Amino acid sequence: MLEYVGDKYEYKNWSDVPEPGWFGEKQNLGLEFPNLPYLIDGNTKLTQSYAILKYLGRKHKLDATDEKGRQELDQLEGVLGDLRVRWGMFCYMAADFEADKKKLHDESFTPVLKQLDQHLADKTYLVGDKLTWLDFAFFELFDVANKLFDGHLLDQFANLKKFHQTVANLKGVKEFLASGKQFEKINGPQAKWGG
Ligand SMILES: N[C@@H](CCC(=O)N[C@@H](CS)C(=O)NCC(=O)O)C(=O)O
Repeated sequence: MLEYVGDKYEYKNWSDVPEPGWFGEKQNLGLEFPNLPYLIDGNTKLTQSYAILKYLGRKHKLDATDEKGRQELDQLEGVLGDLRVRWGMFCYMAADFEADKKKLHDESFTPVLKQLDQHLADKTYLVGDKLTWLDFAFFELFDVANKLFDGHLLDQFANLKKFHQTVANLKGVKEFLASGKQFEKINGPQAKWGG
């Protein structure tokens, strides 16, 4: 989202910081609820992914503009949250990697992707034709999950594929994706996948 709006930022990769690293420093950053990710923007100090995304959405006018849009945004935020919980459980707790991966695909992603594909049948973005912070949040999950599923996650879903391509081609995003500067570590070091 920051690449799209052209807001300058410094990305801090805590896995590069020597011991005691994040756990040694997390109480010293002035964060009320220390966690990763966090955002420091002047006097604004935030943790919790959705709080950060919504703050940036409001700041950069990537937010719903009417009641109907806000309802859709809130509803889809819940859909994404549910999917992320299942995704996170797999990434951190997969016991039988291949069996759990198939379960994640068939039972968690597929039914939701079907609904989202239908939702996008007559829309460019998730909330009507207005780009919002939520488009970036879904894009990011699809993008990393696609790595787990060898680039085939969206194969059956033409509208989602188009949506994914549209976001990938946004100014700033396109350049960022081509730059090779994408963040390598998706999860903490204790994760079974992506850490
Ligand atoms: N609900 C939080 C979850 C944050 C979280 O679980 N962060 C993990 C990485 S994915 C972590 O390692 N946190 C560092 C910590 O607990 O100190 C969010 O959405 O930001």
